[in-house]
Amino acid sequence: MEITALTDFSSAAIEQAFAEVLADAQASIAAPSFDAEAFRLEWLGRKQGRLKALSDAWLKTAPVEAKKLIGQRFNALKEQIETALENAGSLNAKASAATLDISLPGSAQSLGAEHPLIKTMAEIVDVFKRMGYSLRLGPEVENDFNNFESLNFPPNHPARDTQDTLVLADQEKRPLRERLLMRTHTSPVQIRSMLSEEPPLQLVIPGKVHRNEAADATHSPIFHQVEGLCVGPKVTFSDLKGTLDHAMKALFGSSVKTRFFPSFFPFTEPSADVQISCIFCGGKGCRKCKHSGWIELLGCGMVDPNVFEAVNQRRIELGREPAYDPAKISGFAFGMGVDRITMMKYGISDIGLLYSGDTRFLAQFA
Ligand code: FA5
Repeated sequence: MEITALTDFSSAAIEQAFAEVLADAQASIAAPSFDAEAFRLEWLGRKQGRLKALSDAWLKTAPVEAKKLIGQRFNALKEQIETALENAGSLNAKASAATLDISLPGSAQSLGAEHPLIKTMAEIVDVFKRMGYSLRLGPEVENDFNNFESLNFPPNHPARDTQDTLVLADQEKRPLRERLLMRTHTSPVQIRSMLSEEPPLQLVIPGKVHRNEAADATHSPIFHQVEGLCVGPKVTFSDLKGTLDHAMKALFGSSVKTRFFPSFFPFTEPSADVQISCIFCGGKGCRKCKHSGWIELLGCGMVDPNVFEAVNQRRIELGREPAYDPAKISGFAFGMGVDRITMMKYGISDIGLLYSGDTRFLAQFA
C-alpha cells in the first residue's frame, strides 16, 4: 500500500487512516504466502520498514495540534502489528505440530559400506596374515633412494622408464636420492622395513601407488598394490612358489592352479610372473582368459643381492648393523595389482568406475 500524505487532520480521519494501515498489515499476515521474516523486514525494518515511512509521512509533517494523537495512534499501531506477528508465529508452530504425522515413513540414513577395492585388499592382506605375515605401511610421497636406487634402478637407468613417475616440484637442488616423488609401487616399504628392522621378516604391505599414465579401461594413474617380503636364512624359490600357490588357492578357491614364468624386475633375481588357472572357465579357455586357460596375476622373485647390499650400506650410514649379509640371508618378494584383481572378482570392465565415487555403482557391492 502506498503511504500518502494526510490532508485531513481531524481525529476521525486520523483514526480511519490508521485503521486502514492495520487492516492492510493483518491481511498480509493472513495471506497464504505469509513469511514472518519478510513481513518483519517489510513492516518493522528500522530503515526501510513501512512503519518508519509512515512516521516520516504522517508524524513529522503533522500540524502541532494533531501530533499528539498521531503519535499515540502510531505507537498503538506498532504494538498491534507486533502482537499480530507474534501470534502468527505461535499459530504456525502449533499448525506444524498438528500436521506431524508419526505414522509416515522416516527418511532413512543409508549406511556406508566398504569400497570393493578396500574389501579385496583386506582379503589379500588377511590371507598373508594367516600365514604369519605382519602388516607394514609406508608413505605415498617417497624419496628416490627408497623407490628406485636401493631397488637396483640406478640413476638414469632405462628400467626407471617402466614406471612413469610423478615427481614433486622444486627438488632439483637436492641430491638425487633425496628427491621426492609419488611412489610408483609398494616396494619402497620393503626398503623402509629392512632399514629399521632386523631379519627374519615376513611382511605384507598394502597401499596406494601413482604413475604418470593415461587412464584407460585397465590403467589408472592411481592404483593399489599388495606387496610381500620374506627374508631369513635359507629362504628359497620353493618357499616362494609354495607361499603364492597357497595364497592363490586361499583367495580364489582350492581348485586354482598356479604357474611361474621367467620375467624381469630390477630388484629380484630370478624374477617370475605368476599365472593362475582361469577362475571363470576352470582352465578350459574362455573370453576372459583369451582362450588360454590362464590369467596373469602378479610379479615375484628372489630378492636381488644388490638390494641387500644397498640396504646394508644405508644402515651403516644410519649407524646400524649391516644385518642383511647376502651370503647368510636370502628372501623373496612379490607384488600384485589390487585393482585388476578386484575387477576380475566382481566382473568390472572399467577401472575408472572404482574411482568414480558413483554410489549407484558402489551400492552393488555393499
Ligand atoms: C611392480 O610394481 C613391482 N613392484 C611388483 C613386484 C614386487 C615384483 C615384488 C616383484 C617383487 P608392475 O609394474 O608390473 O610391478 O606392477 C604390478 C601390478 O600393478 C601389475 O601387475 C598390475 O596389476 C598393476 N598395475 C600396474 N600399472 C597399473 C595401472 N596403471 N593401473 C592399474 N594397475 C596397474
